[in-house]
Amino acid sequence: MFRSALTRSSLRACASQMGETGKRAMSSGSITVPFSREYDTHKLPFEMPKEAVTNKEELLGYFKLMYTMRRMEITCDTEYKARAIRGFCHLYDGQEAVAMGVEAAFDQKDSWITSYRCHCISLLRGGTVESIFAELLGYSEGVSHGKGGSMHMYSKKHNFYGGQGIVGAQVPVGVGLSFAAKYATPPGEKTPVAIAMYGDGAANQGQIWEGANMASLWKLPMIFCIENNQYGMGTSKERSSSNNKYYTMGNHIPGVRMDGMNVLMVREGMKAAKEWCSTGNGPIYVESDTYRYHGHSMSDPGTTYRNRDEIASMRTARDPIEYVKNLLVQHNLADPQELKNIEKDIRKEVQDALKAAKNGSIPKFEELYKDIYIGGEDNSKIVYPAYIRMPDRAKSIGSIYERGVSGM
Ligand SMILES: Cc1ncc(C[n+]2csc(CCOP(=O)(O)OP(=O)(O)O)c2C)c(N)n1
Ligand SMILES: [Mg+2]
Repeated sequence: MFRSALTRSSLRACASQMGETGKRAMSSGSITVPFSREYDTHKLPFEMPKEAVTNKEELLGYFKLMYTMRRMEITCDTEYKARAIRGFCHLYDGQEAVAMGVEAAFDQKDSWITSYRCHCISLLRGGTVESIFAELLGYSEGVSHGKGGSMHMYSKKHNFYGGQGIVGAQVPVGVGLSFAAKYATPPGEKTPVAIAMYGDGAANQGQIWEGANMASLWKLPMIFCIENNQYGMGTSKERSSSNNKYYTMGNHIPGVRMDGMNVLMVREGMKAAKEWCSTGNGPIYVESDTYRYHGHSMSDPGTTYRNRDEIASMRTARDPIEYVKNLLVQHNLADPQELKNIEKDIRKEVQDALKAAKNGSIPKFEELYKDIYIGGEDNSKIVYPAYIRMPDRAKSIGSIYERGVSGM
């Protein structure tokens, strides 16, 4: 089975080392990277850092994981166009530094919930490239046993709660996760936090205000994380929102905006947000200024409401992976050939993962109604309630019939 270039345990090692790295700023191997842009803040009662301390191991780790995400998403694009992947499919390329920065600042005890643009977060929270491809292909080896598809990847074991198709719906559920974190933590102890990621298009939804009110009232450890990729489907933020400073939208709730193309800035911002929330101060709004390279979903070429120059200039000036590569080279932590070799290896690993995923198996018919609404922990009592329609098998899985799957 494919393992991402950087295993989760070594990523955790990187993450736990971060606090230590800060203390050993001058020790050998550490570099200090000043931010070219400041954090914008809203009612924030503490100072945000102006630089990050990092080292070769961390930067290589971010590079490998973000490049794996990029190749995975590009491969999804190809497989979708070849009609191997069906249904909704929203890609994350361009936005990799946001998820990577969150993961680098967080602990796996912190809960995470997001929108349909979830493949790369799944990779950080329990998924492998192979199991993500298997999910996209509808096979039982997939992260959601082939029953969720692109928009519904989860791993309860890794405190990752998906993967939601309804715009904004993840936010109140995220508030519920932060409530659970507070409820389960003995008084006086630091709580784990919950993060709900949502887009600029979702940011004006009513349910977000309702969740924010509860989170503020009950001082819940909740991070409202707006991934501002500039567009909601084909609508620019200027055309959809009267307030484009999404980090100010919590009213009296503090907020911070960061460069979402800079993994170190996201990491430091998220560390500060986590510290604020987990020490009883209540929620925070965090906006990441980012960009999606692909269209909204596979049905959107993404070039009718923005021009190719805009996408090209973003790739040239702000690409999150190039940023990390440049840091490694400029600080003599890696040479360009070494990085090229790593890219080559990752491209092969992703192709191998795809090949392996394609050998997956179709979920058994009995599995179709497991894990939904009923059945309890062990799914021992499976009853089909009258209000759930049986699938139109000829329509929904007709192509599977054609391939002649036994027992269906
Ligand atoms: C309640 C609801 N309304 C509309 C849609 C259709 N829809 C899917 S994605 C989307 C745009 C969301 O944009 P944004 O929040 O910026 O997220 P992004 O796709 O840019 O990550 C819309 C309107 C939906 N899925 N759910
Ligand atoms: Mg958006």
